[in-house]
Amino acid sequence: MTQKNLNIAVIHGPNLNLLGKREPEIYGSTNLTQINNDLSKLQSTHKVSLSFFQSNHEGALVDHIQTLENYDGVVINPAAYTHTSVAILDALLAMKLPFVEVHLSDPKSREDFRHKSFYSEKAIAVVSGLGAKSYETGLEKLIDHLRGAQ
Ligand code: CA2
Repeated sequence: MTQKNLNIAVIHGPNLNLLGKREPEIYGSTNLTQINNDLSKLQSTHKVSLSFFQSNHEGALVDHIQTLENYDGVVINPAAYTHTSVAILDALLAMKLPFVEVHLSDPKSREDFRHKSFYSEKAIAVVSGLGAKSYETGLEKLIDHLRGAQ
């Protein structure tokens, strides 16, 4: 049977535009463009089309998610909004978008204020602590879920 092409949005939250420029000991030395380029290379293998979006602004992230009507799912690193934003979660739920939550570091092994995620309970999967590889693993988990659901 021929596989349907899946449309998947990759979304990065605040400060992730600084990747590779600051705090490499926590977040690694790979910058955001490299992460997006590496994910792009997986498109033909998995028969998916990826779009990429980063913002430092909660409302801009909500507005972007509201445009994703024709999408099948989302890979999101909400960054600091992981621990604060119900608005971004509500946008994902309103759009009925299955999503995987990814983190470069492992927030659970860091400061207490990073232990609570508003997203994990609703996510298809959570992938943390693998550096840039968290995104690739997260994308594969989302694809497996979506293909299984077809
Ligand atoms: O580990 C992750 O991916 C985080 O989502 C990153 C967030 C943090 O608030 C979460 O607790 C865990 C912070 C992103 C900040 O990104 C930077 C990248 C380079 C330099 C400075 C910050």
